[in-house]
Amino acid sequence: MSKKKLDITPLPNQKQQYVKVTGDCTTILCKKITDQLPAWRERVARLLKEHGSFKVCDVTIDQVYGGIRGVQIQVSDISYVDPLEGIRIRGYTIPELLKVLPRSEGSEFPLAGGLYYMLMANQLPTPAEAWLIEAEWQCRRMMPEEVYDVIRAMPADTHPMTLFSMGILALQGESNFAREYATGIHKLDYWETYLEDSLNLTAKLPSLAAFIYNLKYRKDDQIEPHPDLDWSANFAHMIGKGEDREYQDLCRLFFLLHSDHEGGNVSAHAAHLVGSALSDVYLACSAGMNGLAGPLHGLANQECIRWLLDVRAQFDQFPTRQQIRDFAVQTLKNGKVIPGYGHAVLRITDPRFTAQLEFAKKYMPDDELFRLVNLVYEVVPDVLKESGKVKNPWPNVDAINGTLQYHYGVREFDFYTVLFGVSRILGLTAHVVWSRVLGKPIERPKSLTTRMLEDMVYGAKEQDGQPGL
Ligand code: CMX
Repeated sequence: MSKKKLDITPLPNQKQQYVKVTGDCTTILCKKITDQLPAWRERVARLLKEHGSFKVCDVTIDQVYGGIRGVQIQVSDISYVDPLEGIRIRGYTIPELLKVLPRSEGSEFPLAGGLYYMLMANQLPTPAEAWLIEAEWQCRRMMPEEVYDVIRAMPADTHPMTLFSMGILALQGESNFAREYATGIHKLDYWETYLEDSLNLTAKLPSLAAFIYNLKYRKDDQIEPHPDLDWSANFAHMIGKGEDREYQDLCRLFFLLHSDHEGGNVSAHAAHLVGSALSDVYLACSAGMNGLAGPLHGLANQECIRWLLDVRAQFDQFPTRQQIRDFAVQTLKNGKVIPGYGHAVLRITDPRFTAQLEFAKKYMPDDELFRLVNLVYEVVPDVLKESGKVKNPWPNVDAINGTLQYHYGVREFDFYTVLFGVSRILGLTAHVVWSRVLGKPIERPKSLTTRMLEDMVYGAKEQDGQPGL
């Protein structure tokens, strides 16, 4: 395992995570972004100057009431979700990413350090560059005890996502940006401290997640991170699965697949929105996690495994196709969603689902729950199509991710969204850093009243006497 040595010195009178790499740029990411910064700023400035009034799209009343679905309101150059292809991260599809990103020796799946390099630096990393990020993370991973104290102080039945979000907030006092903003940093330089904060936060995520898992489900048996393991494998190690190479690989796959899904989904948009007020990385990511914790977004992974287990528990034998169909129809009749199916943008089976399906086919083909996932995949799309209203009847990332965790013994499914969160913050931080690189303004769309919309379509006179503004 070749790791590049970093020249890192702790700042005087500070705890470990206040570290600075000596030289002009704090990290190689800083240098890579600095190199690209003039060209990006020039591109955006030119578009705005020459075509600022160019119309991108129209907005209908359906969209105004319908969660601004499909309205093109922001720019993200980090990833893009094509409805018929799925996600491309920095131009690469999921199968391509799995092929081209550097891996750890003996592993089939990429290092999260390489993925983070790509998200931030907009370039495919060499193995040395991927390990450089891994080394940076090792240097910055120490967690202040107060964070653990805050989590321990919460009631024992607090949901792990609440603890995770609180843990991130409890780190906020460490924000380099918040500290330097208070002393009067120039706005063109904000992004550097956002990057510094992003590296510090992401470095701690496996430890934070593992701490919550061990506290809740392993009798507080905490395990120190291993200095020779990469970021993803270290999470496996810290929850007591250090020897399980397959589970380490599953973590590498999981943390890659969930890292980013362009800028409009709830967690990315929430983090961007909060960051646009110059709230720091910790505040922005905690907000993103609070959005991820909703059952229509990231919490769908816990809901999906619950649904699968409910299906299984209904029948003495492995259920038939007809029994699954009946159960799915009943779910809809009860006014509930079928978790893990549907998507606001995608109109195909999510490639992130397919990548996990491939993993399961290879490593756990006979797992009963996985066989159920396959059967559900054969049955549920038709049920959703027959409902006549679901725009995408195909499975999304959450239709299978819990099943893989369950197979490897991580069966406490209210923890699954934390795993999603650990990964998603890689993307969120890349978005907030680049938003500061490009100097994006505070976000402030406009709201209207129902009366105003009625006036627009029926004419003002017809509405005289109606209540409201
Ligand atoms: N089961 C039942 N009904 C569904 C459905 C599903 N899986 N997916 C969509 N629908 C319903 C919607 O609730 C909506 O019903 P109403 O008109 O009664 O409100 C109708 O079909 C149309 O919705 P849509 O345009 O197809 O989908 P949306 O863009 O509004 O919502 C999503 C997208 C993901 C919230 C929705 O498909 C859903 O609730 N899926 C189940 C939860 C889930 O798996 N979420 C995870 C998504 C991935 C992620 O973000 O992590």
